[in-house]
Amino acid sequence: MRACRHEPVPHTPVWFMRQAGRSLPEYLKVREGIPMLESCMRPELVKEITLQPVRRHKVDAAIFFSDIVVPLRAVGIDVDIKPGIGPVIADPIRSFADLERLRPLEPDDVPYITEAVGLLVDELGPTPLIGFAGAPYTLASYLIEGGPSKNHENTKAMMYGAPDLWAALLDRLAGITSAFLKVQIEAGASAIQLFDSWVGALAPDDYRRSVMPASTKVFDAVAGYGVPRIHFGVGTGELLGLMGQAGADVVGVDWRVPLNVAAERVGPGKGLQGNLDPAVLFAPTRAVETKAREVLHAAQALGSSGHIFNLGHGVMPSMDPDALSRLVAFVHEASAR
Ligand code: 1CP
Repeated sequence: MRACRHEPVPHTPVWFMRQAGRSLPEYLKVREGIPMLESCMRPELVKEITLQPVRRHKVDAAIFFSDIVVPLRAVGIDVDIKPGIGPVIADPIRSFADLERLRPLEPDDVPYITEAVGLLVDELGPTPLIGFAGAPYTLASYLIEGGPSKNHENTKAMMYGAPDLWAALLDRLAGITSAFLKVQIEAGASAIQLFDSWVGALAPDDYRRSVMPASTKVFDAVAGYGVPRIHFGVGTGELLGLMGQAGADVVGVDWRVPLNVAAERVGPGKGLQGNLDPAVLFAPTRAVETKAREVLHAAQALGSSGHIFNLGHGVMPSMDPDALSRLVAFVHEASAR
């Protein structure tokens, strides 16, 4: 929390995107036989899965175990998370008539989120809980394509070809996302992260015109709570400045842009999160430490605070959990002040 606010820290804090999940045997064990989305609706299970990486790796923050499509399901969209694929939408959103299926999210739609966050905050003590939601662009890409997509062709076809429909869709999603984040903050989450994982598919002008207003609406909606707001996407080197301007306090950076360069693009006053290439974790410990040291070194461009160590994207299922635990210890040691 102090790093988010540029206050002095005893060492650089570290957590990992997708730290809760398939890389942990204890996760696979408790999830056995329970479909992904159903597991997100069981508060005791959510608490256990969220705590697992905190116990094991000694990371400095917990990320709430859920998924970006949970609020879509909560407003009645027929979405499932298929093993080995990801979110699949039965009837994609392609017209103004389809939009009517995206009603606003009310706190009563997600009582299990309020309950799980409450359980976690009691249990975590001083360790912050990061709440999260999917950003309008990334959610729209699943809703329009009907599932994971490499080229986002239907999404871009709507963005370029039906700008009024596109703007209306993103605006509705901004409302749902804001409401979902508010539920988590009001239940006790210490910080939030807005995942715009796939927005790196866009050029800066298109981002500014067609996406940024909706993301800004989300950040504005939660600004009054004073909790740090983190904004992350993959392949967003050319968008980092705009993603900061959208309203983030901390900008997440993937491994393609060194943090000293990212600091220039984002500008003063904002923190940075990242950005070790996740694939580095498959190399021997010495190589992991050399690359982690490079990240810490590049982050010195921010001064003595304002950096949160993370991977440039999520933990991969086949990663060795012990390599992650060693990395946490290394970051703490190498950055001790
Ligand atoms: O059965 C399983 O274990 C399914 C795997 C899984 C898990 C563990 C999915 C399916 N979602 C999750 C949890 C999850 N999703 C978390 C938990 C907390 C943590 O990080 O430890 C979070 C933050 C997410 C967010 C999420 N879901 C994002 C944004 C983050 C990112 O990685 O960029 C995205 C894009 C999704 C969609 C999604 N859900 C699941 C998968 C496999 C995907 C991606 C599919 C694709 O390639 O489009």
